[in-house]
Amino acid sequence: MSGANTFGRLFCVTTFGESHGPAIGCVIDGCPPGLAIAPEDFRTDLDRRATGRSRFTSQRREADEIEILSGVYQGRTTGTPIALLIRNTDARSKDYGDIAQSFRPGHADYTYWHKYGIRDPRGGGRSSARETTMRVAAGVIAKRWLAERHGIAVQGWMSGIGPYTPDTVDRAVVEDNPLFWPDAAQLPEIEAYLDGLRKSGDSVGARLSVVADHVPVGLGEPIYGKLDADIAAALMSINAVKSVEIGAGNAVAGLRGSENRDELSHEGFLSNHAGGILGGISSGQQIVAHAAIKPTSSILVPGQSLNSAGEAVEIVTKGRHDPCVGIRAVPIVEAMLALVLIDHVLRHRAQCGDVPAQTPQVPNSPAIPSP
Ligand code: EPS
Repeated sequence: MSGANTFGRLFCVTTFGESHGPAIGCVIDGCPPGLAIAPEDFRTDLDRRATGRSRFTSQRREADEIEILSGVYQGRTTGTPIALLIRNTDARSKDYGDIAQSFRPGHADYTYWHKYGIRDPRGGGRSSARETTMRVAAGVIAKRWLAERHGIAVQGWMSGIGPYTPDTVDRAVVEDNPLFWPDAAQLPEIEAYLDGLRKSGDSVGARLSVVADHVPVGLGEPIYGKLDADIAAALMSINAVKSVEIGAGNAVAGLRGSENRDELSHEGFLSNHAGGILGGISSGQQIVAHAAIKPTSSILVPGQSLNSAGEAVEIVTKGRHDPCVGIRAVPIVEAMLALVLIDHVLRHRAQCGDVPAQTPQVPNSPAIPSP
């Protein structure tokens, strides 16, 4: 039985470290041997998630240089535990001096203190989004194995920010802008909105979408290891996520059976309201999931709270915070989906035998359900 800082059953990732500690890291146990991996392979995804890469994110400047401490020999995974480490180099703990004894409204400060009776207030300690660096690092390995062995590709984008939703979803433009936004025409307006938000010292929530293409039929272990249940748990475990949807998600509540079912034909499924999962098992269609992320709770707008002595205080959170933490979450949702998929490919292999090395996607799948 794994502990609460370990994710996955056969591709097992344990993360450790705090935002202002000396380093953060992870140990991956169960990675298949023979996969080529080098420190530079982590660069793109770590940079996509990192702070300080655009004016729309926290200005903390971490190099996020990864060190591979074990499990890789002559550039290939050996099947032994892979240990990855990133040293924290730009923590500014004095930013947290004023609020070390108070609870930021909407933040894990309050519950960590009540649960453990002690907390590391520097940068939120273990509750900081800094931990997601290691999810992304583990996800790089998972994505590479899924792509090389099964042709599975995972892609995420922002599908909502404050009052905005994309008019069109053009996956080709997502990586061309710092907001991972799929509708280029809307960018000037959204960027102006975010600039205003930053100046006002407030923050805003966001919605992320993530898909996996070429997932073979058969992944998922009913009843308690359903693929959609594991994806939901994986996405919900990301800092600040408050809602997860699979496929048409919440919209199914308003649909008739004749509208919601995904009819079958010789050409494939005729729609994908199910998000590529039926009965907890992948159908061979595109896997589609969405997550809603709350606004960053560390804001300059004064708010009421209590301190650890129970006294009423007014809180203002200074420092280097994200006006929308959802912007940096795109590589994180991709990583979590990839970690679930690699785990389920290995679990399927253990129980039922290998899935085809490369799987064509079931045709005619899907238009992404509208937000
Ligand atoms: C974070 C608060 C800020 C962010 C941090 C996440 O931390 P600090 O005040 O120490 O700069 O910069 O994000 C990262 C450092 C990162 O790598 O994601 C929080 O409260 O979650």
